[in-house]
Amino acid sequence: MLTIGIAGGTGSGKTTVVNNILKQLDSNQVNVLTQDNYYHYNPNLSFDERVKLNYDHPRSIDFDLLLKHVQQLKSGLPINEPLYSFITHSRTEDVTMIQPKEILIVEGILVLADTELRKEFDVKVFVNADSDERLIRRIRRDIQERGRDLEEVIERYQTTLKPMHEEFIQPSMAFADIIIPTMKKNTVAIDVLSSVIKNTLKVTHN
Ligand code: UZR
Ligand code: MG
Repeated sequence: MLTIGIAGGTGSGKTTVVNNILKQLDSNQVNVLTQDNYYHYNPNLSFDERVKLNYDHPRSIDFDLLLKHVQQLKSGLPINEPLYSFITHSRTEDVTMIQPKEILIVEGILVLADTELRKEFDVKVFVNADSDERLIRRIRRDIQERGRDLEEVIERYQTTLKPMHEEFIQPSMAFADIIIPTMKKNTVAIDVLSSVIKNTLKVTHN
């Protein structure tokens, strides 16, 4: 199995990069695991307490479970991926059963920041965009898709997103094999990554 880690700050364009790669591949060849689904389960906290958590610090992620699932898929076993809700800030009761496939993509802000998880990736990718660009995208998305208001997004950006980005996320770019700039429309970097994937598939099929 070819395992690819895709990191990058919030609003950097990770989801778009993943979707563009998926377009070039057959859907029965590839699984995508999202770090967002692996936030720690905090059933004992109230909604107000959960809102106040720092979701951009590595300790908010259940990396043990994510690592276990990656290793399980790599050894050919299915997993039950948890499902997280941004509206309730909580893991839901639902899981998605995932069968191993030829390619595994793991995407999320901190997937290159975790030492153990990082070791599992054959290809490490960092999606890079200026912070003003990321803030604008984040404001748009949180208001349109995640039910937040402008004040809330800005407050969170200043108190947690920016400091955590500078402490944990941006430094993890140093581990990347490929850096994809997403400030302008960039098809070359995606093509490079897709060729790497297709070549690997060809080799294993021969
Ligand atoms: P991407 N996040 C939430 O907004 N609410 C939650 O309940 C859990 C996570 C955010 C998280 C992080 N930060 O910046 C972002 N906050 O989801 C990661 N606050 O998602 O990689 O798609 O930007
Ligand atoms: Mg995303």
